[in-house]
Amino acid sequence: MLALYHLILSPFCRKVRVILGEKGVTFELVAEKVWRRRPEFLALNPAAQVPVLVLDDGTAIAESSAILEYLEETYPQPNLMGGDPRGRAEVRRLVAWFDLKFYREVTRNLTGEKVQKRFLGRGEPSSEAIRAGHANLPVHLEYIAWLTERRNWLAGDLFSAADIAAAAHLSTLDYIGDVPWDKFPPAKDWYARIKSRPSFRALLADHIPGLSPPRHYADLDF
Ligand SMILES: N[C@@H](CCC(=O)N[C@@H](CS)C(=O)NCC(=O)O)C(=O)O
Repeated sequence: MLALYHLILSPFCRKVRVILGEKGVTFELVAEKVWRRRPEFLALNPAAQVPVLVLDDGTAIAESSAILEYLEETYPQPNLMGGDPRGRAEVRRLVAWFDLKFYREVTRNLTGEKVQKRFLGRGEPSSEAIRAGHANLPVHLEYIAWLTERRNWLAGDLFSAADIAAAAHLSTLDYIGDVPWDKFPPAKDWYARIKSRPSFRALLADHIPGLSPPRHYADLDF
């Protein structure tokens, strides 16, 4: 069976978990305390980061987008990368938007400061970074609203890795109650559609000891 080394509130790990779920691939989740720098884990990924997908023969694949491309090639159904070259370019653009830009401007400043910094032992949360994260988030929620008012899903007609990457990041913020959903109804409707997908259920059941999510986190009718 495949094994996915992960951290519960990592958006990149969440992205891979949902992709595996969408493709119906059975896998084992292995919680990796990356900050411990276990030699066995460093042998799988010298970058010491999760997610890492370990295949049946022991091959390790690191980097969430490399894992996405691998899974798309080996489990082509359902197609999560778009139907033609233009569609695929748009999916890749939006995956990069959320994994690079949204991560840098929002996730890192909120989930990163409030949760991951603590676990990684990287000091106290910076109030300046948290303020920046809150200030940047509305721009992205507006963009999601703008896209979904013109398209069925973020990258077009098909549900794709773009929706998964975006929802993976937002789900970590939602776990800490940091998304002002009520101010952005179209973004909220889009996220509600994703929440109701079976592939998302395991994320909604996640629970970090000592850090409970708000009640609406797992509620499909939030
Ligand atoms: N570009 C990487 C980013 C992975 C990443 O940043 N993982 C974080 C968790 S969200 C991590 O493992 N951090 C541990 C560390 O940097 O020490 C990907 O897409 O997989």
